[in-house]
Amino acid sequence: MASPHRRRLRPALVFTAVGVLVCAGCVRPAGGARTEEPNKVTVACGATEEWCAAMTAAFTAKTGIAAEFVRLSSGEAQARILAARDNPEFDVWHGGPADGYAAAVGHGLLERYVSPNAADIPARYKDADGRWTGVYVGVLGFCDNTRVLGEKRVQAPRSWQSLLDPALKQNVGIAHPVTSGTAYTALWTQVTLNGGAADAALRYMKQLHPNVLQYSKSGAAPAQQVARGEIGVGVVFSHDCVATREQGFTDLTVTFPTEGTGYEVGGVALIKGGPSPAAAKKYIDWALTPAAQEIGPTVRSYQAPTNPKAKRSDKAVDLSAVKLIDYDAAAAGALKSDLIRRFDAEVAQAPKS
Ligand code: S7P
Repeated sequence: MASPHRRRLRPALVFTAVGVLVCAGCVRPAGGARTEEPNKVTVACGATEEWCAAMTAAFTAKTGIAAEFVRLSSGEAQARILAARDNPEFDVWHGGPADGYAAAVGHGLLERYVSPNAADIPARYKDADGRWTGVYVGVLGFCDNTRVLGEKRVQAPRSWQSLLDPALKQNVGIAHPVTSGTAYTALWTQVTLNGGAADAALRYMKQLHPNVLQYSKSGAAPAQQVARGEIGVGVVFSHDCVATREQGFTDLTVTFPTEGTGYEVGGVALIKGGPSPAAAKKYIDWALTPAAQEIGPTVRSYQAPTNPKAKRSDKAVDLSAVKLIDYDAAAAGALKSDLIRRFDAEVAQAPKS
């Protein structure tokens, strides 16, 4: 059943009793500009359902402003915001890797908004032009089922290279980068590890292809597949593996590739032309506060906060202990459409030898 948080009516054109054409649900008088709904904000939300529900509820509790959300993977959010650009349904995009936001900037979908609270966020975690600001950091890793791997006599992978081991045939899970921001982070990681060469990155993904059981829609899904023992390894954000392990799947462990790994800066941004810009700005201001960034761990979301004043959970990955690549979200966003199109045509649809 749809939760009330997720229920969202698309505005519909209706005639009133006096024959005036109005836009129901978005308060747009015929021929006029849409008027603000000051007490409501609608969020395209890119993290877990639980995180989205906790965030919107806490915002409402703090401000009295009603907040609804729809949970969308990164590519879905971008597609929905693009399709509705002439009559946006969302006010804010919250959660999900920043390269999706950078791609949306390229389509002119995000409004510049420099929240006063953005001053607390380090420069490396926000757009230089103020189109998005980071709310959390997550690191890509391998989620291993030690029992499944033990049965196959394969060690938990510790490098991108070892993920290509033929012993892992049909035993790796990763999402599809057309829909998933996690999977696009993995693809851009390969681009970066190959000195910016897209061809080499796609070559790596093609080599990995026979080991991939299936390309899921959402980035966290492979952690569930690993937990169920359907596969031995998932390429996921490490916090999604930690959260799954906490649900009682004690065979799960996290390893990080020795060559270096990619990371996400989860964003928040104002959607251009959204129904409630004033409420949206209040939401963004709030999302950058320590209080908002400390909510994640209460719902098993263990990304690291971007606000240095927020308390970091001891279950969050220690960013200084992992070899991170130099992940350029702006460059990744600029090349996203082309790379995901190529991935679909050249990798996902290739026969599995
Ligand atoms: O589960 C939390 C989280 O990992 O989900 C987002 C992740 O990219 C899933 O979205 P996709 O379906 O687009 O891959 C991350 O931003 C977040 O940390």
